[in-house]
Order: sequence, then C-alpha cells, then structure tokens
Amino acid sequence: MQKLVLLGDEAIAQGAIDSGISGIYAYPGTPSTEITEYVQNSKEAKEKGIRSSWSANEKTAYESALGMSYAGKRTMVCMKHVGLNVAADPFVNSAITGANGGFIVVAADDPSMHSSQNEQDSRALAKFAMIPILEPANQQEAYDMVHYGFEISEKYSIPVMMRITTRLAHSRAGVARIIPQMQKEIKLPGNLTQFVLLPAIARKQYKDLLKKQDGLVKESESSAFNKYYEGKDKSLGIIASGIGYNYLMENYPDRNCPNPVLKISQYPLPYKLIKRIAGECKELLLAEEGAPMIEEWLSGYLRNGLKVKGRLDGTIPRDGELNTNILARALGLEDTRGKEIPSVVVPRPPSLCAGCPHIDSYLDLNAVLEEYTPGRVFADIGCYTLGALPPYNSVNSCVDMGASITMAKGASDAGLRPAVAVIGDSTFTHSGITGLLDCVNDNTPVTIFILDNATTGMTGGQISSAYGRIEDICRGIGVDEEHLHIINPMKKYHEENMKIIQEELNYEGVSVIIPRRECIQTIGKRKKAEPVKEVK
Ligand SMILES: Cc1ncc(C[n+]2csc(CCOP(=O)(O)OP(=O)(O)O)c2C)c(N)n1
Ligand code: SF4
Repeated sequence: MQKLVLLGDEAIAQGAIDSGISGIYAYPGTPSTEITEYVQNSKEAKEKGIRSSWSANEKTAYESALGMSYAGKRTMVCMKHVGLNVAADPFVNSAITGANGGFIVVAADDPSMHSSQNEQDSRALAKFAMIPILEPANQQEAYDMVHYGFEISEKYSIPVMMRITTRLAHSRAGVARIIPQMQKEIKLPGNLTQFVLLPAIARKQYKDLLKKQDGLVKESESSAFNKYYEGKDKSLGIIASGIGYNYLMENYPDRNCPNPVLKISQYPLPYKLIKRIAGECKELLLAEEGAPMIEEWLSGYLRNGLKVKGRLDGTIPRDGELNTNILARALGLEDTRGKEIPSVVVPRPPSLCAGCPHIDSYLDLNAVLEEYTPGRVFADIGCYTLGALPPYNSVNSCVDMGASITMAKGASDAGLRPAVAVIGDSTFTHSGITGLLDCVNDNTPVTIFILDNATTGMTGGQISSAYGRIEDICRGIGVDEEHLHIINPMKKYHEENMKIIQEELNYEGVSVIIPRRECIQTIGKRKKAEPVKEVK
C-alpha cells in the first residue's frame, strides 16, 4: 500500500479517513489544528462526504462527536490539552454513557508551553475518567493506533483517548497506509437508555465502566504497542512511554540498549509487564513526556522500596519537554546530540504583525486610558494577548478562553471603574457569549471590546464561528443598541474612536465596541488564492 511522509497530526487524520470516520469535530489549538485542516483539505475526505468544519468550542465539538457515535458511526474529536478542560464535562460523562460507533478523542499536549498557558498532561484526565489512552511513539504508530483505537472503542463501548505531544504532532516521517475501510451505516444503540444519565441509570452504567477496566488492562498487557525488550544489564530497567521511547532509542542508534526496556503506549497500565521489569531490575528509570504520571502511579503500585528515578527525584527536570540529551544525562551517556546555539542567533520575541488591526485598537484604547491609573484591562487568548508586551503594555490579564469579560465583570462588581474587557471574535464565540449574558443580566458597568479581525488569527487563520454576525449576537443577548458600536481601527479614525471609547467608559452599564478590520495575514492569503484577472 501507499507510503506517505506525514506530520504526526496528518498521520492521525489519514488514519481516521482510512478507518472510515464519518465526521471529525474540533476547535483549533496548537498542536492539534493540522489534524482537522488535513481532513478539510483532503480530496478523498470530500469524496467520502466526511464532515469536517470547525465547531464553536471544544465542548460543542465533543458533544457533536458523541452524537455521531450515538448514531453508530465512527468519529474523531480533536483539541489541544487546555481544550480538554473546556470539554471535561462531556468527556468524563461519556466514559459512563459509553460509545456506540467508534469514538476517538485526540488531546494534543504542549510540554514546555510553546504555545499554551500551561503544560498539563491529558493522561491525568483520562485516568480520572477511566478512559483508555493510546500514546504513539512515532508517526507510523499514530496512524496504526487510530485503526486500533476504533476497534477498542467499539469492542468496549468506550471513548478512547489518543494523547500526543508537540514534537510528534509537528514532525514528519514515512507512514505506510492500509486499505481504507468503508464508513459504517447508521445503527442506534441497542439500549436506548444508554445515553440517559439519570442517577438510577448512571449508577448502573458506572458499575459497567468499572467492570470494563479489567478487560482494558488485559488489552494493554497483550497489546502490540506495549513491548518488553530484554537487556543484559539488570542494574537498571527503563520504562519509556509514548515519544519518550523514541528519545531513548535515539541514544542507541544501533538499538543496543544494554538495559531491559518496557515501552508503554497503551493504558490502563500493563501491570504484568511492569511487575516483570520491577522484579528483574534493581532500579527503574522513567522516560515519560509530560508529568510524572507513571512514576507516581508506580510508587503507589510497587510499594517494595524499589528505587524509581525520573522527574520526581530530580534525575529528569520536573518541568518542560523531555529530549534525547536529558535522557543521555540520566543514563550517564555522553550528551552529544545537537550543537550549542551560536551567539549570532538571538531569540525573536513574539509580536503583533506590522499593520495588524489590533495595534490601532490598542493605540485608541491606551490614549483614552491615559487619564486613569493603570491595571483595568482584562484580556483573553489570541494574537491580541501580545498587547500585554511593550510597546503597548495594554492588558493586565490572560487566563483562559473567555475569562476577559467575566473577570472584568467581577472587577466591576468589586467597584473598579472603568473595567474593560478585550476579546477576539473567535474567542467571543468560543466562550465569551455567556459572560456577556451575565453582564447584560446584571447591567454591569463594563466596556467590552470584541476585536473582529474576521478570523482566528493566532492558530493560523481559521474561519471564526460568528463571522459577520457578532453585532447581531450582541443585540440578541440584549446589549442596548445605543451602547453597541462598530469602529474602524485605523490611524485616520483615531480621534473619532477615542471619543466613542471615552463616552462608553463613562457609561454605568454594558457597552460593546467592535473594532472591525481584517487580519492582514488573511488578506494576503485571500488575495493569493483569488484567480488572477486577465489583462487585455
Ligand atoms: C481552550 C483553548 N482552546 C484553544 C486555544 C488555542 N487558541 C489560542 S487563541 C485562539 C483564538 C484566537 O482567535 P481570536 O479570538 O479571533 O483572536 P485573534 O488571534 O484572531 O486575534 C485559539 C483557538 C486555547 N488557547 N485554549
Ligand atoms: S496574524 Fe493577523 S491578527 Fe495576528 S498579529 Fe498578525 S495581523 Fe494581527
């Protein structure tokens, strides 16, 4: 069969297309975005009628995928790790409802926080929900695991998590495809109360979920993805999970690691295999990417005083990404991979693009706020968060998607005047709408800027869910027409914009100001994509 060179994200997407999915649901977030984009751009997916447009947020994406699974079809939902917090309610409850059609949730973690607010490890949430996890070590495994994941999901009637991390998502390797499968026919659950989590039903289903765990452990113990490799030097055994196994093996290009190695890529943990390596070796070293999850589970599980080295005892740094060099040092090997960064290479701090509409919005806002003491602008997550940096120094918070409006509300309730919120158009539809409703219900004195650049700029320019409809949404929620303004963030309108902003800062109620100008990056892309006009 055909071999392709694919990013980890693309391997998952191709695996999903070849496994016969009927729909993929997602909200963009690095490093998961390319999975859905690959399906959206795939001719094959189009021909097969696979549904793939963006959802408003991760929770709506998750629930839509659960509905497709209810209808008996295979489906995938993708998000970055913090997106799983947004979808946590349906995620945890879907372990109890179970799945009908095969259901895979891809959680893309970002250790070292390359483009995220935190480096939480999604395996923790899956363990909490008792959902099995697949953690590929390379791109081929990522592809193969999608097929396997759907089988496990259907066999045990349970969603399956695929946990990946940035380096796997964004690096390429050759991937061999298998023969694509047909999509499933609609087939409703045999038990039509399966998805009705009334307490009496939920209690029974929860017992079923607990019962499934033994079978899932057996699957892990016999899985081709969890492997025990013999080694003569039993003074140390190495447990390597997911991409950690790849980093370990890069230290042994001839695959001649002298120590026993247990590769773990499927959870719940394969206890028999762990018992074996713990019984055979004097000490254990953990090579896992992300939090010391296996390490913590082990200290409770082994209880025999066996020395376990890893992130908890400082052998490996407690935070940040794992890599080949860190493992070399932990193994007492020469740390020779890669070169020092030459002094001519200086870090380039992130900044708003020259000509970005957000710059003018901040210049307007900063000018008006000059007469107040600083510290009253609650922002959100997007390109506009870069307004926190010099030379603008315009915003004072960025916590989670949607938190701008609600934090401004809380500060206003506390008596702060003026209290200002700054949120992007995509973030507003993701989770700002409900906060605006709270403000309208309380007639809270807040001035809310919804920066409408007609795109989801930070994640590469995906269409925003409320494209062209933001003011209608605000009106629908109950924002007073008199205090709803659309302004043009351009130098030539600076004075005019300042006047509107000043008036609304003085208003003791909810004001919404929508600075509207397209992101210059998407203008560029759109122009490139337009057909060239014939010159006569
Ligand atoms: C829960 C969650 N989901 C996804 C992301 C990834 N992400 C960061 S900013 C952003 C949206 C930015 O779009 P918008 O609000 O329109 O602002 P812009 O970047 O266009 O200025 C997304 C999807 C995230 N940080 N958190
Ligand atoms: S990508 Fe667009 S929104 Fe983001 S900084 Fe550049 S111009 Fe501004």
